[in-house]
Amino acid sequence: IEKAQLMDEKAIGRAITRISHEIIERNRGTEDVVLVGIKTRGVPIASRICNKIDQIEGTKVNTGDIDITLYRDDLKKINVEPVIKGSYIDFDIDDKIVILVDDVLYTGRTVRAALDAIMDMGRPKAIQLAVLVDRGHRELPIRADYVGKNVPTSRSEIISVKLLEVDGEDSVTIKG
Ligand code: 3GP
Ligand code: 5GP
Ligand code: MG
Repeated sequence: IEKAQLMDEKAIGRAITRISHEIIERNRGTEDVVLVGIKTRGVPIASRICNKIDQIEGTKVNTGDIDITLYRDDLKKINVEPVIKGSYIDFDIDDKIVILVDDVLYTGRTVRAALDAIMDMGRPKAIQLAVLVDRGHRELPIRADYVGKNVPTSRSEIISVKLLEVDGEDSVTIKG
């Protein structure tokens, strides 16, 4: 069970700065942009992107969150389905560019559930995806528009993402 560091506090900070610039560039500003963090650790990442965009552009984009948990009806069944537990989005998403933010992208099933939930709330102009780490192994035709770091993994490996707001430190490590 080895543990290797993939990103330290500085690397995470730089990735969030780059992603923020990419969001502004791709969308020619942030006029229609809103951020939605996926709980738990997508939420502080979305908030950091929001603050960075404010630093760069001088505007605070609307930021909300969505809670998706893995649901299984039978503990022995490997077939786990992500389900929406709740959301806090107190702004209109009609005709907005909704940027979903998560810590790790893996099978894509969590994002698919988030897409469903967003579509139920209105009709965005576009939905984009930002993740701190893409570890591969997609099971659905989903890809990220903004990636902090691509990390090729085996299925048995686990990426540990720690963020100051939740864990008291900033680090990304891989174990397995
Ligand atoms: P997060 O809520 O911040 O995303 O799923 C609960 C937590 O377990 C997640 O925190 C995530 O960091 C961690 N985790 C580690 N490996 C996995 C995995 O393979 N699947 C899921 N869903 N979570 C994982
Ligand atoms: P997916 O639905 O794409 O398979 O998984 C995405 C969600 O599961 C993310 O919210 C992420 O937190 C979690 N996840 C999947 N694999 C990992 C991993 O290796 N490390 C961490 N930290 N989270 C993971
Ligand atoms: Mg997550």
